[in-house]
Amino acid sequence: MRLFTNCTAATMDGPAPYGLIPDAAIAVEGDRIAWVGPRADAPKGEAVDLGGRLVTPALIDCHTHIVHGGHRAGEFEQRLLGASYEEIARAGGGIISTVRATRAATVDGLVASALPRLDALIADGVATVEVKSGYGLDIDTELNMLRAARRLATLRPVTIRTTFLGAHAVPPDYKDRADAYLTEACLPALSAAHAEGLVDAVDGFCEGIAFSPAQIARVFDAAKALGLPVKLHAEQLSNLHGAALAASYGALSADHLEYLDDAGIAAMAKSGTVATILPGAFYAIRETKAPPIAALRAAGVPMAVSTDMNPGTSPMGSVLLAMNMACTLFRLTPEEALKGTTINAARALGLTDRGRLAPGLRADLAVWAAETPAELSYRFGFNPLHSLILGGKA
Ligand code: DI6
Ligand code: FE
Repeated sequence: MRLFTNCTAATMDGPAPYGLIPDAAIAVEGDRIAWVGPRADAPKGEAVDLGGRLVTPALIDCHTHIVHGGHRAGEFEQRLLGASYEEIARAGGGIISTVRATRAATVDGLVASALPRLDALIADGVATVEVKSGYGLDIDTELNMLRAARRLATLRPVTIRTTFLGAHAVPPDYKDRADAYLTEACLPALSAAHAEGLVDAVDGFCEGIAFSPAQIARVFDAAKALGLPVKLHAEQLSNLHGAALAASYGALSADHLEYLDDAGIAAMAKSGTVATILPGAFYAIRETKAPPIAALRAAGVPMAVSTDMNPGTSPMGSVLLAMNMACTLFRLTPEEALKGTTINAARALGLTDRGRLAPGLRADLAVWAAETPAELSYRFGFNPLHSLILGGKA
């Protein structure tokens, strides 16, 4: 048994703020946490001195699109000249331009371009990353994106959770025929991807420029038939009541939520659906309506925070920056921000074996050159990560 000792442990467990244990020790057996508590009470073990540093659960980025072809720097320039995200999308740019680049890429190429993005997250203390498909929008490319995501987990010592996002946009070949796209491409791609073991969850984009609630319900019914959990990009640009729809399917999370209303909040609270807050997208498209954080908090809806790393609305490679922005732009507390990338991010992925420091959970630990956990959200453009311990291995 190894004993990581001489640290401040933000366990994210128990009633104390951050579940903080000053002068703590963490015992690890194999890839699991065996014991956490005050150093004075620690069991015997091979001691590793952490030099008084802060330890948290390794971070979890629960909403990303890191697998994709190309980039959209040109569209960034168009937006700066005044075009809106929706105008660009309706004119055949936006998600569809990334679809063209992704279809042109090989699985090897997708893996090669995603690796530096994954490495940026790992450098930020992340050990679990969700990766979505949704830039293929045909059967072969949707499968290739998920194969690339699975391959990433063989190249780095982190956990990758895959999410099928075939209902991300209507491809040009199905313009104005979204239901035919679902019938002929999206739903068959979901079945094929599931049969190949490529799908951990199913997502969609419920929006005027994407899919209606009735169309999303078709995708969710298919997910349910396969026994897969669902989540939804909801209320990002307008209010189509997607969050309430997702909640009615017991969704793991509803994400974005700038235009969420009280009925959506009540539905999420009732179903235990996590609200995943994505300040990078809010910032990049210069959105002015913030998600209803105070009302989510009052209703007891758990909040996660994520990068939404994608080439269009959130070309952002830092989960620490997402935490800072969630605080400064949306008034989350630093404790809520850290819960958002640990315990609540785990919940948004349906994972019960991580996100806290507690016996029996995975020994994925982030060691920080920081005294207090609020420092992780407070600074921006600094990276205080000292080291990552993944599955008990430093
Ligand atoms: N909402 C988003 O912010 C991303 N997808 C989505 O449904 C944007 C994806 C993109 O513009 O490429
Ligand atoms: Fe997204």
